[in-house]
Amino acid sequence: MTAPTKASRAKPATAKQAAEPRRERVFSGIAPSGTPTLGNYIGAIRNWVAEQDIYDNIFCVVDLHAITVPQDPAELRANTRQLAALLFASGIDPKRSVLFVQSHVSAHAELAWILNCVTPTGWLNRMTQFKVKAGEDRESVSAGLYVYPVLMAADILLYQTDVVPVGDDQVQHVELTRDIANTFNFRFGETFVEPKARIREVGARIMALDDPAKKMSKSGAEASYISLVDPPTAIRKKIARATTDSERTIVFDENRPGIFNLLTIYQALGGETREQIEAEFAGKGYKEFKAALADLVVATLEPVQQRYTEITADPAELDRLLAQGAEQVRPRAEAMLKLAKERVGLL
Ligand code: ATP
Ligand code: LTN
Repeated sequence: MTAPTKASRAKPATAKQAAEPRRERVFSGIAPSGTPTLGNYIGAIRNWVAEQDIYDNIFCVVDLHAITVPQDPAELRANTRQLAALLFASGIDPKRSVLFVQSHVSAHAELAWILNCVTPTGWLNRMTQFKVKAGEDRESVSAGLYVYPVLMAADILLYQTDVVPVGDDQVQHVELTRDIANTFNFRFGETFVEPKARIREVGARIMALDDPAKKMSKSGAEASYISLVDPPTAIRKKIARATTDSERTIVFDENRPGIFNLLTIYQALGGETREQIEAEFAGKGYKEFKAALADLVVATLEPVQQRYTEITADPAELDRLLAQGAEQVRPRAEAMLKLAKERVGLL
């Protein structure tokens, strides 16, 4: 099999393909570092689902990224399966998209090593996510956490990805991926496609319910997020307790981050404009707005949770779908890895 270089990929293999414009390749990943949250759903998952027919999609449960911070082995195993099941439950359709687990395709770790060897440490020192995640503890966090963005670059570059849909926290990593691709191509000849990040305007960054200065995150405290498997009672309670302020009006004001965040969630899920929402709640109190928001979140998650229950009832089918996903991407990943190895002189 010939390796898919930039040039060979661009050439349509059949007359039919020549008539159809090539669909852009999308790659995106999500870490099994906890139960996915409403932030993941709004910022990532639901967009992946909505755009399945527009792009040639590859979605990945990035378990190798999860172990960059300590994980309990049994929990990691469970979280990986739960996340995959929730992605299918949210509407990722194995007939239209590929979904697989990162560690099932060893080319990811292998390419990451090669890319580690062309990435200047100065670039990694500038990564905001590393600074945030390492915090005061820079000396004791793992080397894996430091090179996390390089593994992410490997994920993306293995598949000649054009577009990476991400929340705004990941844009810097996609920029780094472009720089790594560029450096590699310059040193060893045209090999990788430089990807573009695509961020969604509304809901690009959903904040923690208990502290709107922080991002809602699946590895955060229980009261900070709504998980995709939270029962309605928990959802209502968490929203009722969400941090707001002592003012009364329900308006989109970035200087009032608590209510702004809740309104952003309402807008992202309901699809109305800011003006429509402000008009709807003019003269009403926080309590009423929070109840309406809770109803909307519960209604959004109900079908996902129903489907999730069905999927978890058949674990063998989930295994089969994940094995099928890995088989679909493995040949492409291995061809790209082989090309990179040749370029570097390992083959
Ligand atoms: P962790 O707690 O392990 O850092 P996380 O919940 O922050 O995880 P990731 O697995 O890093 O989420 O991200 C998966 C996808 O969800 C990415 O595209 C990311 O940009 C998006 N995402 C994560 N959190 C949010 C959020 N609060 N708002 C919008 N999008 C988000
Ligand atoms: N770092 C990303 C997860 C991730 C990813 C990727 C996203 C790993 N590999 C490749 C897009 C493309 C995150 O924290 N959301």
